Amino acid sequence: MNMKIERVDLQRIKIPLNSPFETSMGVETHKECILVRAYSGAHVGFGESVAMDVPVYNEEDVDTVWYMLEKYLIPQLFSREIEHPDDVSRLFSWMRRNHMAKAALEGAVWDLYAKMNGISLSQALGGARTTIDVGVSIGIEPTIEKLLQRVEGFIRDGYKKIKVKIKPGFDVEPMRAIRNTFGPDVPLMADANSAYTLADMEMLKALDSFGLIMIEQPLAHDDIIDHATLQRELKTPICLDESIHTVEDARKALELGSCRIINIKIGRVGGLTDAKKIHDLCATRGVPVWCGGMLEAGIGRAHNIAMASLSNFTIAGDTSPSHRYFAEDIVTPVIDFAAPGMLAVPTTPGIGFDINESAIRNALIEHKSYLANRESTTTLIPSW
Ligand code: OSB
Ligand code: MG
Repeated sequence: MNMKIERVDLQRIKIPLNSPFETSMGVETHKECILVRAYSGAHVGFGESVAMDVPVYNEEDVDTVWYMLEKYLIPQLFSREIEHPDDVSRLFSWMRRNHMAKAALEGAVWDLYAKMNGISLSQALGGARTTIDVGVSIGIEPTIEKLLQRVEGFIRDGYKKIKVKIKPGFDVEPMRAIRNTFGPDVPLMADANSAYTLADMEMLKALDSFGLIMIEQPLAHDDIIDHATLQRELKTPICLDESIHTVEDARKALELGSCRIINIKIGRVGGLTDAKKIHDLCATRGVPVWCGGMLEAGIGRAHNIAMASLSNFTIAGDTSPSHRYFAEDIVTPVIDFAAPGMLAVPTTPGIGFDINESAIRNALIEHKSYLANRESTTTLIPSW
């Protein structure tokens, strides 16, 4: 069944986080993002951009995503019919980077496709799991005591993986404190968000003694060479996040030995089609993957759940329940544990969650609709 996208809506929303989230890149107090609705006939598909409000994680921000969608990606999507969501990635492939902008619109098309075919997004992707294991990503806390309190709560809640953000000056001591307090069996890892260089080799080697499941992105965001040098020196597996934008990046990193695990984020790699390709490559090479997070609101979170249902997502991801982040999420029902540390993979058509329109209205900053049959697709058409 061909899809002709007739209309796309963009909504910019801002919602407060329950608690500030600090990483080596900075502190976030709010979630600001763009929601995408793609319409065809009686159906609508939902997408969400994961770009941050400042370009500290990758080169994109909320405004660049809006700009690329409006100027290039939406007009291009209107220009032809789509047979399958995989076509979208091909259609956008002429444009360099801007993966989060592409993924937001591509995600809406995947949801639309699944709904038009009456299947869940997980089914459309070839998902194999009915539940997924999830962990929690804990930001840098003001003191080690506060960090230990948070870890205790998350262990009690049943999270299957505890990931702790580290930065120079907050690395060996917090990890040691967690091991000393909670013992060797807690599934523990650290994420440095590129805060170190090979000059920090001694500190990074010191982390080896804590039996971490992995160390995520210790070195530069654009590096795979030094990571290979580091991996040769470490017992702990390195997991790459920021360095992997494409299936080719993944192939090269694996060939160089830069990592033994890959964190897949749909936005970072330009959409679900490319995320699945990286998943498949890693499966072929016997390399486990897991689903990273970007503090997504409910739509992005639902896409993550569907992706994490693929068979080689064998390590618990960062897709925590809604209440970990927000007082009110934008989907209904809110995303919550089916059992401690586990989320159910929806079986109803598409992303499997309804939209909480009143939550979106409360959070709305800007909205714009684009119609395919207008001469200029950038005409502002207030839709409500
Ligand atoms: O490095 O994984 C990361 C959030 C924003 C930007 C980068 C990262 C993160 C997280 C949060 O770790 C994961 C989550 O969504 O809970
Ligand atoms: Mg990371």
